[in-house]
Amino acid sequence: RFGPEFAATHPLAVGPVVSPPHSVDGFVKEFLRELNFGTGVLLSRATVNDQYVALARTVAHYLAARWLEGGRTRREAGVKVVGYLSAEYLLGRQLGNALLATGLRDIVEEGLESCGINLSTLRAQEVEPGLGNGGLGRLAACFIDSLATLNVPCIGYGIRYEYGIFRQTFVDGRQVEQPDAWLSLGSPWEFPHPEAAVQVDFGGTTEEYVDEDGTPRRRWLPSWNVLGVPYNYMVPGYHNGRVNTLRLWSAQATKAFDLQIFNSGDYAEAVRAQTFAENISKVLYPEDSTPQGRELRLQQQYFFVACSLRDFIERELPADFDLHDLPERIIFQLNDTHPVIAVPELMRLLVDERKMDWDEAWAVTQKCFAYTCHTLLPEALEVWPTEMLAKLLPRHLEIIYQINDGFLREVREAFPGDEMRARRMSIVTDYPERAVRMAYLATVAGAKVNGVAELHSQLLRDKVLPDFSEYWPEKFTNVTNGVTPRRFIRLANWNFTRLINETIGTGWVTDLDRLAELEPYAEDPEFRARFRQVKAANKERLAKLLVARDGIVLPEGHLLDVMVKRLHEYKRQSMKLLHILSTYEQIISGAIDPATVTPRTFVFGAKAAPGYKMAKETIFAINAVAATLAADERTNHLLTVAFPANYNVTLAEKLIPAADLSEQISLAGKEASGTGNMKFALNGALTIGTDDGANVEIRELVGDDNFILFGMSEPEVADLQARGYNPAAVYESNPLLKRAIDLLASGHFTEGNRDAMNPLVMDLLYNDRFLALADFQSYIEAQAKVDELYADPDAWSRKAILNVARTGFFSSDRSMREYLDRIWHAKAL
Ligand code: 8GP
Repeated sequence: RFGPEFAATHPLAVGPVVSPPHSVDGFVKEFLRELNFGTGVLLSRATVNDQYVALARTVAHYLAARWLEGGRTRREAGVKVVGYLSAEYLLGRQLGNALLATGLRDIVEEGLESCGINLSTLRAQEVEPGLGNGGLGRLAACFIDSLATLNVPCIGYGIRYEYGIFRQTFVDGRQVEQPDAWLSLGSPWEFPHPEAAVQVDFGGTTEEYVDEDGTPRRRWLPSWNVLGVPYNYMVPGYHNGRVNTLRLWSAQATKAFDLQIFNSGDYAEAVRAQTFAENISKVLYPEDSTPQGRELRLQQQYFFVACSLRDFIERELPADFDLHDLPERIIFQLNDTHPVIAVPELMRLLVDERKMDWDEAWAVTQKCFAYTCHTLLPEALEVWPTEMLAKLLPRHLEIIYQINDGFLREVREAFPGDEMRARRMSIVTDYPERAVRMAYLATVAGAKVNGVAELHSQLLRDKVLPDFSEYWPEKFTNVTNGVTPRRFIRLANWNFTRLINETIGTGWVTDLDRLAELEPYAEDPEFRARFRQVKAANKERLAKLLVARDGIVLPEGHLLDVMVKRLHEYKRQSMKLLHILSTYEQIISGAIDPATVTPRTFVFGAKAAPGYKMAKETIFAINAVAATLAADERTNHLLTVAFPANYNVTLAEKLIPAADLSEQISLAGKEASGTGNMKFALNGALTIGTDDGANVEIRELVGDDNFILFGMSEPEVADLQARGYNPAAVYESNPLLKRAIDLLASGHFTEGNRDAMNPLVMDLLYNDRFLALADFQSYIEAQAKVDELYADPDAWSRKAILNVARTGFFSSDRSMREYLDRIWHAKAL
């Protein structure tokens, strides 16, 4: 129907799709058209939100032209696509990035100006889509940005949560979670396609039957279902015309609510089914690193992967495609274990629905998946009780058993008589209850398994999956994480970008190794002075923001010491607090002369999982200390603690460029990688850190002189734990530590109420699972080194500049190239 004849008479309808003109006039016309006909308002009556929505849609027009053409060429070329399966995408605001990608910023600014509108006002109107918890979700967002910039076809698949990560507020210093209604003012960046909804089944039973060829087979007889509606988002590459797709699924009831029941007056009953279905994509699980074994979460996971596999197979491939060749067209990356139920789902599609032979289907499946692990905490490795699987996904459970049988047969053949090994490696465990170990399933099914930093990948092989890495050494690999320089330098730090551009040109934005060209300038006093001006300007910008956003006043001229990340005991915010307390205690007790203290502002940003008690106690303690210090005239010109609520990507973009010192102080062997650590180093902060995660590689690259290392190494930690760790003994033997903890326990920060800090104090003294007290002395000494260094601004900025020049490795473009070469075997278009 859309052949050459049609094209001759309807050239515009057939394409190529043409972008609106890149000119101020062209933009203004398009903007006003969108405001009038898209948003339905006159400029004279438009609210800021109307203007923002119209602007976003207008910029989207420019991207859409490339997006549609790119999709067409990709499908025609039949190239391999990266299918990134992730339950989380922590995208951050979209407008700035879209303006950057299209190169429209100046045009838009001028065009809006001519309409009497200020671009920054509209940018501030955008609510960021917080569809992730922390590192794992933000990494997914960096990766899809890099793939688009590398011109690699990728579809990101995930869930369109109606409520993203909760909005954090503080009431009397305690965290109170508010719903994140990010969609309430409209969502101009998405393209819903209800007509392309996919049905997803749940529940019921399975049965054996004989097919037309007389072959006995099994099939699933599900008992209920929902619809998955795709919402497409554009993922633009930087200045290269590529726009990839992020496809997020929203759950809907299959049958509209029953009109008869409704008419009879039982409204609640009528909408029950609808509510039940829509709950699946209602809210993001607000945790990081500790799973809650909840059925709804399993529903979410199956929901989005079932939609995604079907979508790719049925809508992205030609109708007559031979699925034996599927690995030539797709590689699904499993972003942690959340999407691993995709493995039995693909087997079900191939074997039950397409009648493929089991062994052939398994060979296809093993080439279509690769698995990234993002944690080392045993409690974060997902397991699903077989009872729950049997109820929700009975056919998948059977398939998992069959996969496990085949796998254990192999293991027993390879290691005859070693029954203990077969038990250890079994995907299904009986302890403490019968359950499926999703990390094992992913490892067995995946073509590759990777950790996210060198140390993490090593520990993954040695401690988490040792039997598997012995059996399949070549399956295991490392890809150290990275971050996108577009968002985290170019957009977040314009002051610095300008300085870099003037010094080495603009090529670094897509080739971050070129930051190495800055190295000689570390020796240049003028460059160092300009670098300090950049930091000062960024601090000023942050100060303005925090006053307006939180009523927080940042003092001038302080060392800005920043710890931003999820609140977790292993990350040791409490150890940071002990450092602050110790300094404070020494000043007020007269142990040190205030004149010798380096004035510092400590900034925290951290959300605690709502059910994580100790994390919430730590938030309370930080806020209590912050308030007391603010009121203490003896010290408040020297020590300030700022804890803006609701740390998110938008705030990170302002905080990181202003920081002098980056706190990366997790217990060695616990932080898989960290990516904040990379963002700070790239923006010219020095790191104080343990030998953990990607800190190890940062230190190797920047050099020992330019990194402040402290604390036990991973083997030392293991050794201490084996010998038996007694935090109370450390407390008794270290007077500084004792005085800091005693002060915390004394009621000094809680108006005399000693009970208020009790949970935290007791935990530190008698549990301290992550050895904060054991590393305290080393940490304090390292902080003293920081003070000493900071006293010499030239020496400090030299080190900071070297940090920037030597960390180009941490671009997510480099991470993506490594995945492409060693794991995905996919190419740029
Ligand atoms: C995080 C790691 O904690 C962090 O070190 C790393 O940089 C980031 O992933 C990206 O790789 N891990 C998680 O967020 C995580 O493991 N979450 C799931 C277990 C629930």
